[in-house]
Amino acid sequence: MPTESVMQNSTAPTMAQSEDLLERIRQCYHQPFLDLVFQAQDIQRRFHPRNEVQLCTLANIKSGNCPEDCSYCPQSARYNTGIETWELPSLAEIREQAQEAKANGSTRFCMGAAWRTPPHQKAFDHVVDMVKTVVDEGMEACVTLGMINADQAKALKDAGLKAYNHNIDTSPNFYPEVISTRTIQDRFDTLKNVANAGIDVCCGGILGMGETLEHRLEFIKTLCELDHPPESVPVNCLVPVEGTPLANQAPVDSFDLVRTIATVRIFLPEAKVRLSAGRLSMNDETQALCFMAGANSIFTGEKLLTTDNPGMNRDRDLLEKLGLKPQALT
Ligand code: SAM
Ligand code: DTB
Ligand code: SF4
Repeated sequence: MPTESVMQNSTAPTMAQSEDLLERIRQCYHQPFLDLVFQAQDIQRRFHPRNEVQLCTLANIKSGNCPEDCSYCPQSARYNTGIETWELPSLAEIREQAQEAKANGSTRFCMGAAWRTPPHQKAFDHVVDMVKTVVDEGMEACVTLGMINADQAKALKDAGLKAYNHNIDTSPNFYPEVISTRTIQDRFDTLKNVANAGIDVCCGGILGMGETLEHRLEFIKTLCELDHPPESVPVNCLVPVEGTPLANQAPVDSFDLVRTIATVRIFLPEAKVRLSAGRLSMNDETQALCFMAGANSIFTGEKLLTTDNPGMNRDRDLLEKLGLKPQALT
């Protein structure tokens, strides 16, 4: 039998290191709330411009009919959620949407497709052209297309893609309760292809799917232990959608959300932490605490992919009240 150290590759943590990291994350998470938020804001200020939030816009470039069974997702073909479905839009439509997003202060344009993986070369090539279109508008382009291989990652990098979003979603121990059609190892493989191509890794998850607190801590630990730690971490609160298996989940406690964001900020100091789905159910005070705890990006606009989002007017008011400035285009 090989020993543990022989079985690990050179960068993988040993079991003892992994346990130690989990314990440090646990202690950090459980410290008094104000100490935790203070520590997170201190790190935030050392690594990022203060009072600045990156605005991102999402475009749903292929809606619904997804073959996967992610139990949170309204776009899975297995659930009857009544969403509108469509196929890839034209480059002219994407240019128009990107221009509108830029005019509203977004510097990142994220295109999401309800795919397990890009279905054929023609569709993939069209997405590559969409990336070029967004880059041509001077914006950061991000896509989330499901699983991709090394060649696809390289083609996206060559097109100027800044980041690829691919979430681990939760702890590896809870993951099989949520998704059965692909493993977390599949996700790690795609993340490796993305990082090896030199594309920024955008990887986070969802709170409020029925996971325990310990699962949330393991989720944070897993993000820290990725071969290439993420440059960007979306923290979503489940938006429960009628027709999905998770339609009746209870909302996430606001202080648990803030503690999670603060802990991510402390353990991944350089990452952009994106307060993603679920903001429509949060009041201004909760969102302000999330920014205090180190969130420095939001998705703006009336819609996320299929569900509602606060909309630009409400977000402008919020940013103004807090004296937060949208990150400028570089
Ligand atoms: N199909 C691709 C994939 O799964 O990688 C890309 C699109 S998928 C909709 C992107 C992410 O949106 C998921 O990984 C999940 O974290 C998030 N998401 C989907 N449905 C959600 C919901 N109801 N509430 C919160 N987040 C959700
Ligand atoms: C991510 O983690 N959150 C965004 C983005 N990545 C693609 C998507 C949230 C989707 C919420 C459910 C919906 O609108 O369909
Ligand atoms: Fe498909 Fe992505 Fe939704 Fe899962 S999260 S069902 S892969 S669109």
